[in-house]
Amino acid sequence: MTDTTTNPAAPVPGAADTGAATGQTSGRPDTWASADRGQLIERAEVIVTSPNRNFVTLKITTADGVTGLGDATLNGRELGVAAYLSEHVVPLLIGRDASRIEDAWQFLYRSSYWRRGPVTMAAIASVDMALWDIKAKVAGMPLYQLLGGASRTGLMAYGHASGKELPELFDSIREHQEEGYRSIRVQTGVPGLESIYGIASNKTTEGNEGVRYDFEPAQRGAFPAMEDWDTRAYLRHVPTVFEAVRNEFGPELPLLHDGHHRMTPLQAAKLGKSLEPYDLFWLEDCTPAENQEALKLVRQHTTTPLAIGEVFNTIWDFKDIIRDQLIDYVRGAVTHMGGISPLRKTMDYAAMYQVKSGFHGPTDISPVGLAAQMHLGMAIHNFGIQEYMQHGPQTNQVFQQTFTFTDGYLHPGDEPGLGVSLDVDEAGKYPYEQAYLPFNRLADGTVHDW
Ligand code: GCO
Ligand code: MG
Repeated sequence: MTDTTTNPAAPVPGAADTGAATGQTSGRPDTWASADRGQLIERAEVIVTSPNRNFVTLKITTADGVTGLGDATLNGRELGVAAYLSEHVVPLLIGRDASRIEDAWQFLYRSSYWRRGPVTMAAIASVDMALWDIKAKVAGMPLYQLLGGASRTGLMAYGHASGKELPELFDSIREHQEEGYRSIRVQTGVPGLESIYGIASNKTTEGNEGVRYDFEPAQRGAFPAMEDWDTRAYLRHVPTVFEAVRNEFGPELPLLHDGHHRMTPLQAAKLGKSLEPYDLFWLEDCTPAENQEALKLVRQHTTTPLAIGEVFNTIWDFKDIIRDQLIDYVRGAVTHMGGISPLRKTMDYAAMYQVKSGFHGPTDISPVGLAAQMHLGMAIHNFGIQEYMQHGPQTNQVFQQTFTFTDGYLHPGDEPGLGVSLDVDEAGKYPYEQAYLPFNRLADGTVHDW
């Protein structure tokens, strides 16, 4: 690990050098650096900061002094991506033409030989985002204009309401409505289970006292927090919660729910079927994403719309399930899908099958990644909904942002580029702190999907 990953102000080794293939000792130099000298990449810095949580940001600066930001945050594995960037990507960027975004993407994807995977794709994503930021700044336009212009006036967003018991859940839904949300994800406690995904826990770990669990599932510390799980208890309880929510809030409010990869295909089919009377906007990640065949069984049994893909990292992960019409919403994140360029291609492909976007927008997508998604969401025709969980106050100090959230709709703003800048001095106040997502054990001690 070089200093550059933890010290935002430190220059990257070799950053002052320009010209193709810095440090190259063998082979023919790449002919990439052929353009206008002002657009050549002069510096690339990997900035790790931990305001309310850990974030990894790539900052690229051209010879003309134009800067671009990219999000490379991978929750709980941040330093893996920071090292991949510092050790293997940054040295390849120096002296290259910042205007050649597609070429940069193809070069980084294909020249590494080892393709895909969350670490590689988050690193490539940050380069792609930073180069789009630069291109839009050079053009003097907000990025969505370069992507084809606005297809809508704003992006319908959903927030996370949760409660261990119904009264707390209802309060949380009302609070979200007061903040302007018009679509709401509902997660609830399950009787007999102490702490589960998506709800505020009564349990706190040392150093995390008072941290709302539904706000930020990754907890600081040297070991992942353990939670408990019982699918049968969950399947019995969840339909009663949605019935109560519909009775209280009426038929209009779009409601979403995240199964968070914890069911078997048959269990997921059963849940989808039992939730049909409550007209969900979507049921998310009903089964673990590795086994895509599972969705066929779910689909045969239920008309509850399905959303999947927050852990996917390429268009290949989506290809078959979109073609076979097994999903309704693409949950990919710009940050984890290799950037704006490949997610845009995925959405164009999805449009042929009437599949819409539902980009992943929890707090572990940085303000840079969120802005990139907003610009893409503004431009594509098949936008569906945008998850918007809201970052903490310290995060918003480190990342200055131009987006607005009005009456439930997000808009990225009209500043040239992505509309996000990073205050390096603020970032420097928050050094990396180890943090992990929790994991599940069943009553007999077996590790279960979290
Ligand atoms: C969501 C997600 C998150 C993830 C988190 C993991 O739908 O927003 O499931 O809550 O658990 O992003 O890093
Ligand atoms: Mg999810």
